[in-house]
Amino acid sequence: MAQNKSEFIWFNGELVPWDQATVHVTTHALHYGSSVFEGIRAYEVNGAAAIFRLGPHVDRLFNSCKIYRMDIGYSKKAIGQAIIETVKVNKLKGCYIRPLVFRGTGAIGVNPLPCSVETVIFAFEWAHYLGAEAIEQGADVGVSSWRRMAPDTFPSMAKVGGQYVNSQLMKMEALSHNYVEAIALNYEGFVSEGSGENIFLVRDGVIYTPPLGASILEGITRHSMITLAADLGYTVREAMIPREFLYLADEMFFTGTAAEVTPIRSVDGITIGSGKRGPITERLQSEFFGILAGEVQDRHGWLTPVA
Ligand code: PPE
Repeated sequence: MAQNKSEFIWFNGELVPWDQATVHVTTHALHYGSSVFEGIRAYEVNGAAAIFRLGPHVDRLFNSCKIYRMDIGYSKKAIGQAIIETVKVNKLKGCYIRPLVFRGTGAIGVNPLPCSVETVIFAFEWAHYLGAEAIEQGADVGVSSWRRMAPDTFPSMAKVGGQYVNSQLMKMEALSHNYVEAIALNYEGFVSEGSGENIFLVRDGVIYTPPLGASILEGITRHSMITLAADLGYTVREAMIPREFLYLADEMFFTGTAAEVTPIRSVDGITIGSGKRGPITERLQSEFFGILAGEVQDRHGWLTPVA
């Protein structure tokens, strides 16, 4: 599928035409995965763009930089403004926004410290990540033979480019088995997350999700879902989840900026619950998408208007 474009990319503080936002082949991040990034969505609310949870995304970007000792050279406020500006200047409404901070040129060699630190922000229209049908019907997924990294290998709280080679192995294996997505186990064999999503399960009316110690990204959609579930009176438990718990769940869904809230209807060819989107999943989706459509009150102040 061709990449949707927009007109301008914010590149180290300047707005550059999409096709001219290029880098040199000696860019450190190309060789060693030394980039950190965010994925943020904006939605059309009352005819204008509104960015979902801008503050937490900017915070996480800065946290990723901190872990990898990258000096971004801008304040959080400046990056937040630049994100808003990028949506505005491209006249986008519903869109996906990708801020990326990477080690640039200066020296080949593992040591990243001599290299420049570059920041780009671009935005484009991106449809439902796992297919529009999956949002209603549910996705067919499989447990990956690739595991998520142990906590003392790659820090899962950092959203760093290099980590996504693990996700790519998971994703390609899943696709080769005709699944739309993979679920990884962690180094101990407990359920971790998808290649680009957190996971939730429902059993006997209780909602479960793996804790940070299961080598997951601390997802912002995950946090939003835990908050909404509590608002609606559900019990949410962060717990280590054995693989077979997946098969015995009544309902299951992925959360992520790209994936939003996508139900899962089978794992490893085993039907989950009724094999359709479950009632609690549907209730949470309608609350989540309701807020994003401006139909349910934004009671937590999650939307930042672009205008
Ligand atoms: N785990 C992983 C590994 C992950 O990459 C994401 C986001 C999540 C969980 C969910 O986090 P959050 O978006 O804060 O709820 N994955 C991003 C990249 C997807 C891609 O293909 O690129 C995203 O959804 O933007």
